Amino acid sequence: MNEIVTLDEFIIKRQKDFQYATGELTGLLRDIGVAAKIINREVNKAGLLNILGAAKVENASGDVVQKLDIYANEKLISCLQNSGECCGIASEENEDFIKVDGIDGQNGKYVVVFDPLDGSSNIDVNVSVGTIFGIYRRKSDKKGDVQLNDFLQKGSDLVAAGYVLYGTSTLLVYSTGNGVNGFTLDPTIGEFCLSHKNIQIPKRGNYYSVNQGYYLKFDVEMRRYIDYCCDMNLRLRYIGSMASDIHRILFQGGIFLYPNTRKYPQGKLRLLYECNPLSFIVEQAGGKAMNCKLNRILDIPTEHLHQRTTIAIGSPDMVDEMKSFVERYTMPPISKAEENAAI
Ligand code: AHM
Ligand code: MG
Repeated sequence: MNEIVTLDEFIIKRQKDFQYATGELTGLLRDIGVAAKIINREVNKAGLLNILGAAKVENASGDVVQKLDIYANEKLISCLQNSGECCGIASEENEDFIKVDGIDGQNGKYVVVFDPLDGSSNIDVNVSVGTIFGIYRRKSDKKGDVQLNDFLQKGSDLVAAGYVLYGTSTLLVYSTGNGVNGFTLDPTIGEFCLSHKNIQIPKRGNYYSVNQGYYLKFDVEMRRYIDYCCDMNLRLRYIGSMASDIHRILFQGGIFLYPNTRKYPQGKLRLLYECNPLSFIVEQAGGKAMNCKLNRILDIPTEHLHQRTTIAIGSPDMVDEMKSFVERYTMPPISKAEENAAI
């Protein structure tokens, strides 16, 4: 019988690997694990409660918010407010960041960013959704209040990131910069137990993941790469929840794309609480993540909380191939002279 290692035991055991091993991060990760269990309980019986459907409000990104989004958001916020290690929160569902008061006059050293329920369009049709989170050390003076700049850090400054998947089973995958590990919730004991040690992404895979419905709206270089994926007989898998799509790619290899479209000229997905945490995880597992202008996601300056970006993320050899297509097929900007000559 394999030895059961719970998330708590694992975090404490690995605490020495973490250069800021002062226990606060351990507490934060455990608090996120508790919130995940609570959200999981409600996600699994959402159909029985009046928490399905749209909440008739929009979030900062203009998305219609689902009731379960709000429920998950409230649970994560309350778990983190009680933790004492977190001094600020930024969520997809909140326009501004949330200041978290210290306990016994001690302000927390970390800020947490999250998408409480990623893949909202899947909620009412029982398709998997996820929670995505990232943790930064605050930069401002810890005696004062948390500042916006504490959140506007690059993905390369993350001290930890992860996601929870509410699917056929409930899985929590995270990294503190020393590799990626996965924990499956064992409902009989109510614990996340180590189930996927030191996850390494395959160098390539048989899947590509993109919303093919937007194909004609993509730039030519992205359409050429997607044509190449089809020519290579890759299989299209697109769940509509980025965390779920990336999870498949982490284990089976492949590439996920969300290029710019007319509706989302900067890309749809948010840098702070979707792309950076998932890119941190994928890079830690040996993968790559860049935007469609070939900039490494984790190096992109974060200018505002709900900033969008394009993204190509997954197996390193496949991201490199996509890069070569962008380099080969990107149309050079038309010069003024050429523009005038064409009139
Ligand atoms: P959400 O966080 O509000 O659910 O939006 C993000 C989701 C991603 O998880 C997913 O990859 C994408 O939106 C799907 O968008 P589209 O329906 O345009 O393909
Ligand atoms: Mg999302």
